[in-house]
Amino acid sequence: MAKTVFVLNGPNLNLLDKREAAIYGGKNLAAIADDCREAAVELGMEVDFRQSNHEGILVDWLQEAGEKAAGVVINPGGYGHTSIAMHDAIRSIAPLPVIEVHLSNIHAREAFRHHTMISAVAVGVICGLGPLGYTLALRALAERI
Ligand code: DHK
Repeated sequence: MAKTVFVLNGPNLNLLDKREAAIYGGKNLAAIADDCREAAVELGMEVDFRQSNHEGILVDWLQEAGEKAAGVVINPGGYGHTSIAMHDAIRSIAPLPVIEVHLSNIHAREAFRHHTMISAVAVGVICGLGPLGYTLALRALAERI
């Protein structure tokens, strides 16, 4: 049976086609979800793709991943820079592999984006490659699971 991978998205990623196209590229989240599902078929995995603007819901989903998923790809949005709760949730589902993705190159942006609470507990981090980062992360997960 194909293994399920959760692809979780944090706040404001539901507005990708409306917000700062020069930074986020203008491709909407539904199209990124389609890319992920297509890649997953090729990789023999199933993708459960979700987005929430609420930190607690993201924590709930990480805990759920700990019970149901073989791995997680997460773009934590702005909460990545602040959320000790998400950091703790990822630690609590170890050794489940979690890969952090950012569409933009957070290191080439404001200083407050340079650090994330997720990076230290992720198996890897991809940033700056736009939507391609999601499918690369799925490929990396497929190698591990
Ligand atoms: C998305 C966000 O919403 C920002 O808060 C992060 C990230 C960067 C991204 O590049 O996908 O700083």
